[in-house]
Amino acid sequence: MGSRWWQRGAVCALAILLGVVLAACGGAGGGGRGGDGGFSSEVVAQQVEIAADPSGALRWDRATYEATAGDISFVVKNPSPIAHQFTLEGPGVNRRSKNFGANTTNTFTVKALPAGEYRIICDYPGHKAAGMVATLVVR
Ligand SMILES: [Cu+2]
Repeated sequence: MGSRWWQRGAVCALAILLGVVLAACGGAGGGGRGGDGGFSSEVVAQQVEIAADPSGALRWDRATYEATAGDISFVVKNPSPIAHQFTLEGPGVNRRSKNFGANTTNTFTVKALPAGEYRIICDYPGHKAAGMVATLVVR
């Protein structure tokens, strides 16, 4: 009887361990499709336009962006004279683009984004601290 309880405990421990490993793998995979920093390069129907301030001020063109849960292509315009970066951060989500240069438009796609509140951050050194952070509301 005693050994049965021990065995059951061991099986449970193994299941928990496997669960953790699987969760870790899922997180690392991120559905990136080999895209940039966890983003897919595929362009989907739902497109959210985001622009850096054209004057070079360290802010996005809006404080809040909205989207519908699902696949989203973020069309990120940089009409400013300086480089920026695009990070999407939220519960279980942390996707980061490479830095991109002045006068470029870059598209970053996230597949199956759940409803929730996310942050759109420019993680180019110093920009986030200066306030280049916006909110993305996904419904
Ligand atoms: Cu920036």
